[in-house]
Amino acid sequence: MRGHLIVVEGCDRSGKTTQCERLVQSLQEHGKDAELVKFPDRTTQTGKMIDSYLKQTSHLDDHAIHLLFSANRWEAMDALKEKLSQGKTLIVDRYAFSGVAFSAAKGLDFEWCRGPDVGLLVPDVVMFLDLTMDEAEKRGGFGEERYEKRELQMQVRKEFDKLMDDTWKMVDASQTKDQVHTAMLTIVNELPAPGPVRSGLWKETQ
Ligand code: NYM
Ligand code: MG
Repeated sequence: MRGHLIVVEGCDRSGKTTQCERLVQSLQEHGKDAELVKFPDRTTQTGKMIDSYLKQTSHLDDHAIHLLFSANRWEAMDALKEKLSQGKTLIVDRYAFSGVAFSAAKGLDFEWCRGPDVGLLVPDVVMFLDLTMDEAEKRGGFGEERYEKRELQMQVRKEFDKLMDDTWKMVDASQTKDQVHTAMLTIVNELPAPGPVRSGLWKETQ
């Protein structure tokens, strides 16, 4: 049986990375073959360009960086597909939803933003770590990277709202780390057995 493709989304500072790591660890401890995947993957050629853009050491046109983020996902698809069919469950820290939400928040056309990711693997579930901006800022504030600003994050949240549908699982990220972890683990444990790997993002989901 193939593994599940589980996407975790949310604004910056919502605890995604910490929780994704913990989720993978828990699943492994329970005997599941689970692996962490993170977008952007900053180690590849496109990832290095994205990294320097985010660290503000380079400038790129908004459309160009959007396409790079998408390319960074596309170049990983064959490997992810292979892993899923080998039975690995993939916990994916950000996906095309972040791609659209952040670029649209900067003012790019929403529909245009969805284009490059048409056809990506369809996740079995999207979990959204939900945290208010005030709570996010209480956690020590944002970092130094591009996009880590209150105004932009508020807009990103609005764009995420447009992408959500009733298949998304909302997780209250203001809970303790243990509570968030338990909520996420429960969602994963309740997923139905997966069917064949599905390509064709945005066709079935929003
Ligand atoms: N980001 C992430 C995008 O703008 N587009 C994308 O497609 C993806 C995957 O990159 N602020 C943004 C969101 C984050 C930043 O992500 C880096 P992270 O998870 O903080 O490394
Ligand atoms: Mg970040």
